[in-house]
Amino acid sequence: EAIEFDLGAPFEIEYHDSLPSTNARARELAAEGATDVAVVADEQTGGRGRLDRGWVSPPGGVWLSVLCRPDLPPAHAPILTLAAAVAAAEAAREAGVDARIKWPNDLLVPGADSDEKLAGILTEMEGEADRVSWVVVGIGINVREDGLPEGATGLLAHTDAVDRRIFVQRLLERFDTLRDDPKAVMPAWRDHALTLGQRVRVETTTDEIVGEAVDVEFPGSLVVETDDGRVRVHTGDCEHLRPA
Ligand code: BTX
Repeated sequence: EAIEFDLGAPFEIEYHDSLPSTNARARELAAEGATDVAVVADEQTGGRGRLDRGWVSPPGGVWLSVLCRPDLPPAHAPILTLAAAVAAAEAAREAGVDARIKWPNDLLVPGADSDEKLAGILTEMEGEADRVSWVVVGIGINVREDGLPEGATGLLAHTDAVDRRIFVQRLLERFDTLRDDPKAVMPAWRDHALTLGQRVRVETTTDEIVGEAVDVEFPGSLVVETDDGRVRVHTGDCEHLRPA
């Protein structure tokens, strides 16, 4: 069912009933020179996760990609992933769902036995050494439960009704304020974090790091206290993070 957007979001909204991937569409718009556009689809047929993984995207979800051209060096772009996680967590909270952020890019709903994955974020960019040309922040939030993989959950498992227009509107408004105020991202992120204080095992592309996750540092690195001292893990290097 089409989502009617009439609330005047801070981004122009391009809505599709079905797309292979909203990130792929936003990248096309980037190549055409567009900016400040949010691509929204009811369904994705080829949704993508990080590191070439897939993202299952049945009809009725919130599949959204925000294209912007922030004045940031590429090394600072991970702050936008954290900003999107905060924006999505707060929109979920407003919808009555207790979503927590698992570093670097997932929203989980804590459960008695295990935490279930509510949302994921895939950030892509292009740029020069000192400034990004464009960034696409793709955010997928499960709404309905049918068709989701094992370990996943949707907003409707935790609340009676979700107005996707309002959800997207709140998310975009919050993202809009945070992208102009990177200093505000970290404290807000900490407020919603699930990972901080946990013992974790982080698999990176080259290494395995085990210890207590003690903090997150600008522009998004996780600080892990290991037996050998503090180690910083960059968002792009993380393949898996699990409780240890
Ligand atoms: P990720 O690599 O952290 O997570 C992908 C993994 O999560 C998959 O390998 C699978 O195990 C699991 N998974 C797949 N689909 C779901 C789902 N619907 N709910 C929970 N778990 C799932 C996370 O990548 C980043 C996902 C970004 C998705 C958005 S949707 C809008 C935009 N367009 C697009 O193609 N991707 C982004």
